Amino acid sequence: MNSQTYPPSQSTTNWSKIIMWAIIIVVILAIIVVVYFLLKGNKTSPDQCISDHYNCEDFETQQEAQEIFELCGGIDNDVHRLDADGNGIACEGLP
Ligand SMILES: [Ca+2]
Repeated sequence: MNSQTYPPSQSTTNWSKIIMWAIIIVVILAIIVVVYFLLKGNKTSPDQCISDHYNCEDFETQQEAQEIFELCGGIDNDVHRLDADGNGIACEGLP
């Protein structure tokens, strides 16, 4: 009997597809990791300046808000919108 024989080309094709997809997934993950660390490494400002993390009520004093505001680039990069009127002074309502 020859029932154990199956087309070797089909088996090879299946493994080829699995290996191909595994390689594609690994490459995509590697690209994501590399891009993540490149973006992270290129930022001179901390992660907290990338997006809106703070509101004025998160700070005890105006000076604390001002430090974050200036750390993130002041008027030119007011990601947290701490300076609503754009006069360069963050969270003027704080003590
Ligand atoms: Ca202001």
